[in-house]
Amino acid sequence: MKILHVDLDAFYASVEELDHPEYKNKPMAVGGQRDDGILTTANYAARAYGVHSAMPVFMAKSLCPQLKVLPLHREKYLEKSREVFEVLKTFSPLVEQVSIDEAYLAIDHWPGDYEKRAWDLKKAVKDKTGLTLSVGLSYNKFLAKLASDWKKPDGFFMIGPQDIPDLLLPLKVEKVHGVGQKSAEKLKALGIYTVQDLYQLDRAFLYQHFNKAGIQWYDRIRGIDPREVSPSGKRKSLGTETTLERASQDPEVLWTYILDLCRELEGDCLDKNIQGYTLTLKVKTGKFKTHTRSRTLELPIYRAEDMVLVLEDLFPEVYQKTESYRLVGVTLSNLMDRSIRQLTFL
Ligand code: TTP
Ligand code: MG
Repeated sequence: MKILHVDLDAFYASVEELDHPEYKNKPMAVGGQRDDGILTTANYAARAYGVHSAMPVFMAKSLCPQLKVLPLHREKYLEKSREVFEVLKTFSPLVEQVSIDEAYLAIDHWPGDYEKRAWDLKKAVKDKTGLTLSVGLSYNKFLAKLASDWKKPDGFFMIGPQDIPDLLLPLKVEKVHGVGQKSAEKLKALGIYTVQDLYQLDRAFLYQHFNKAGIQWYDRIRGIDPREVSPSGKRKSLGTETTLERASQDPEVLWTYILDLCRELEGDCLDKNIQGYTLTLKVKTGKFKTHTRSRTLELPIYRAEDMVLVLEDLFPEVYQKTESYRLVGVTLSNLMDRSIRQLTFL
């Protein structure tokens, strides 16, 4: 099994550099415009000063006073991301989108010389979109992701079975996919800082302290990760709709259904660990006419209460007093992984 993991370099900042070449090679970040705003990302010139994602603007400016902070243009990044994924799809029919700038590709069907083909992919993305990405090649997802991070930016790295475990031993535990900040702290409290330390722990101990996650780490650092590349990216939207027991003109009745749909959708988002930028309201009239309205937001949402706020705006645009309605539906699209943190921009 051969898997590629690809991740665009300093994605939002790189898209801004395409529009503003004057900031190329100069420290630049994208995020909130006030000092108490938060950065989504920074280009590599800014990272040299220690500036990084999720850092408050005032802190970034104290590290790098000449830092230029550009405002977010979410639609532009989504559009650029779509362009990149169009190119990726020409290299594999199995592309699993993990986030706006990250994907796994199953490449078993490539006719050999995987490394050359991976460089071809990097070149195709650069030629067609102007963006660079880093590519990791390995035989499972965990190692492919680790490899893509190895030589960022514009990197390529390959991890084979012969590299395991030696290559992994010096790494910090946080590098093991699935070890979050909290688990890392818990591990540190147990005196476990590196993969080498983690290697000393047996399966039962890890299960006892970290449940199933512990077993996954145990396997992953030994090069075992059975997760398959599943083109979840095919799921373009997540939605639910309901036919009313009896067609109704009463907005209050319609809202009781809409609220239920939002709760159901929130549950689905939590189950699938996703969130979305675009919310759509759909209604069907007694005469079988369908009306839909959508709104694309600055930040992805998954909570019912956030959906309701958006739908309160959309509802008057589809509802007419003189009509009766037999169906309502709510759909979330432009989906992304929920592990990308939601940040508030001031
Ligand atoms: P990342 O791939 O994590 O970061 P990056 O592409 O900017 O840099 P790298 O070269 O290290 O891959 O995230 C992709 C984009 O997602 C990033 O450009 C901005 C956005 N983002 C947020 O909005 N909030 C966050 O906390 C992070 C980490 C990223
Ligand atoms: Mg990236």
